Amino acid sequence: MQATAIAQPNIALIKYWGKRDVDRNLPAVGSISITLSELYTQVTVELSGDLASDELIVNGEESQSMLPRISRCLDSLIGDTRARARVTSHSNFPIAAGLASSASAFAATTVAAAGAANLSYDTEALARLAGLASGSAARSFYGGIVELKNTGDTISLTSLSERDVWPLQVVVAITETAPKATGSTAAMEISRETSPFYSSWIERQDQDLDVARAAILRRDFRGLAAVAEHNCLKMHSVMWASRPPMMYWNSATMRCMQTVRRLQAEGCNVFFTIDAGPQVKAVCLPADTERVSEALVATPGVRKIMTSVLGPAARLVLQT
Ligand code: 2P0
Repeated sequence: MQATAIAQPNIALIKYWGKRDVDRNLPAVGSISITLSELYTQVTVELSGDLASDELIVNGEESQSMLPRISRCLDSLIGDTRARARVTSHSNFPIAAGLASSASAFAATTVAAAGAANLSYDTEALARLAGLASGSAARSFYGGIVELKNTGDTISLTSLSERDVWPLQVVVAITETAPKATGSTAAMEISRETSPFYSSWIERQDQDLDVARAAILRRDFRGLAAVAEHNCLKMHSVMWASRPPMMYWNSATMRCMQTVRRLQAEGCNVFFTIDAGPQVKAVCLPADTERVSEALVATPGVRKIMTSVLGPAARLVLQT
């Protein structure tokens, strides 16, 4: 009754920000993301009648804060009369810092839990269950480039490009490794309740999704770059105009954006995107990755870079 799964985090190019239904964790907007290969979370779920309660170990340390979300995720998948679980998670990148660790963690947990309980769900059904726990986790069930559609009562997922079809690369510039002060779930609700820009953000999302989808299908890098940066900055404008304001950037975040702007002016195929944290993800074409990496590593305030190609879908790696 034990299984191990690996999932990669995904980075949204057209962002999910805001919920239509908090109880069912349904997003208010669709989103498009890329799954990264070099970053991963590995999760083992052990179901045992000998355990008195669920246990969660994250990177070698017991975690109480995430345990209720993990327990709810297991209940929705296996049922609330299930055996208790020991869940052990390891990520090779900073967690809760705007690098989509909840996406990879909940995708891997869902796959491992289904494996441990010997349940067979199809990919979309599993993705929906993971999405109940973390909206972005549903996208890590697909490799390459994926679209999550907000279809009324539920979500649906479509692969827009397999990972080898349009081999985009990503240079992640890590400017801070400490966990963020406000988690995405709470921050989205603050935006919905207080930001004067929230309704126009929601209204215009379908337009951005259409433009990005079309650019991806014709592999138009500049077209995708323009709409992705626009969508990212709109999402941050919603956050900045919230009360209290949510400002996830630091000075190095801004400097990285300026580095990307300079590279673009020099003819580099690169664009930035930033999530609920201070890290900058520079998406580029393979021919420009080295130049982008060198420029970002030399940007003051950057602590580390991680370079990645597009990654595979969440998967089971061991079942006993
Ligand atoms: C995204 N983010 O589309 C956006 C951009 C952060 C900024 O999805 O509340 O941690 O658990 O559904 O999955 C963060 O999403 O939020 C997120 P919940 P989650 O990637």
